[in-house]
Formats: sequence, structure tokens, C-alpha cells
Amino acid sequence: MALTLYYHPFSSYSWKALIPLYEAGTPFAPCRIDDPQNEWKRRWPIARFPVLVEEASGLTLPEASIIIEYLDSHHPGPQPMLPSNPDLRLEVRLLDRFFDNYLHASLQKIVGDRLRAAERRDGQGVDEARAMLDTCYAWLEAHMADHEWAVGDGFTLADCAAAPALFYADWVHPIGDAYPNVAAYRARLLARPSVKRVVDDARPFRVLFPGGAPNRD
Ligand SMILES: N[C@@H](CCC(=O)N[C@@H](CS)C(=O)NCC(=O)O)C(=O)O
Repeated sequence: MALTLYYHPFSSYSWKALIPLYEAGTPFAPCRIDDPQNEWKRRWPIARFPVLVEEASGLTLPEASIIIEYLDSHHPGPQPMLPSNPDLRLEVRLLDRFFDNYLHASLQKIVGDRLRAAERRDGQGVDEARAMLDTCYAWLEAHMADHEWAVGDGFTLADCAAAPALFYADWVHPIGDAYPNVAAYRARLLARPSVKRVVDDARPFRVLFPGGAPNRD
């Protein structure tokens, strides 16, 4: 069944959907959202990406977590992204929400603020986002003390959410030495071939990072 992924190589949420596609080796047609021919906004007028389309049926799936859940049930790879054990599955979903709603949303707030005109900047919002990142790092530091991956023994949806969130969060609000378990988890994620691939494919775009990309990773 032919799949098209509307995405951008530098986009953190696109990485979240690309990682499980690469993990499973699932074939798909990549379609960049800045390609003027693309149908992305007609398919999803909310105009966020990634969006996955199953061409035969026209099924249109926005939201990276939903895309991953669909891939896991219709194009499964060797490593299930959602475990069959209901308790573990619930924990995976919880960690996925943690990474998206608190970590990823906070880093997006900081990056988004850098794109605003100076007089429209939201200093209080950015301070709150930085405080939330500190809270997230502290919570994750304790959580990762006895975990290799976010949940259970294997790489899951929660790790797909964690990889882009921690990658870019560290750029705008460094994890530093205070959170060694978080830093080690981020390094483990970056060493995984599927994650390494999205990071490498995005290198040419680093010059576009608002505020400048650090010279590492
Ligand atoms: N909740 C969405 C968030 C997707 C999202 O925020 N994508 C960013 C790119 S990383 C985007 O569409 N940015 C365009 C914009 O904000 O206008 C998901 O989980 O896929």
C-alpha cells in the first residue's frame, strides 16, 4: 500500500514520524511541505506536519503519534512501537504525552519566540517554558535512572517522541551536567541508526535554526 509522508527534513515532529518508518524499513514517498506541488494543506488545513497519506484509500493521518499508531498496526516492523501488554502500552502513551505536551511544546515556545519581531516577543512565556523544561529534565532524570529506553525494555513510540524533543530542547535550554541520566539517554537516542539518519539528513538546514545552531551533535 503506497504511503506518502508530507514532512520537512529539519522538522522535529517530522523526525518523530520518520524514525518508526526507518525502524521498520517501511517504504514511503517523501514529499516536502515546501514543494509547491504538494497537497499537504488541502489534505490537512490545520497546516501542521507531518501528515501521512495512504494513497489507495486516501486515508489522511496528521499528528505524529497517530501516524505511529497506524504504522504499528498496518505496517509493523520487528520492534512494536506500542507494546501488546496493556500496562506498558499505557505507560508508553503517558511518556509520549510527557515528551510532546511539556518538553516539545516548551522548546517550540522558545524557538517560536525567536521568530517574532522584537516588540512582539513574549518574555514571560519563554521564562515559563524554560522553567517547564527544568521540571521535565528533573522528572526524566529520576525516571531514566533505571531505564535504557523510556518504557520497558524496547524502543517504542515514547522514544520516537523523546528523540526530537530532547535533541532540540538541549539546543535551546542545555541539559548540562545536572541531569546525567537525561544526557545519557539523549546520547543513546542519537546513536540509534534511525535517529542518526534523521539528524544527518537535517544537517544542511542547521543554518536556518532560529538563534543559531550549536556546533555539536
Ligand atoms: N501535534 C502535532 C504537532 C506538529 C507540529 O507542530 N509540527 C510543526 C513542525 S515540527 C509545524 O507544523 N509547524 C508549522 C507551524 O507551526 O506553522 C504532531 O504531533 O504532529
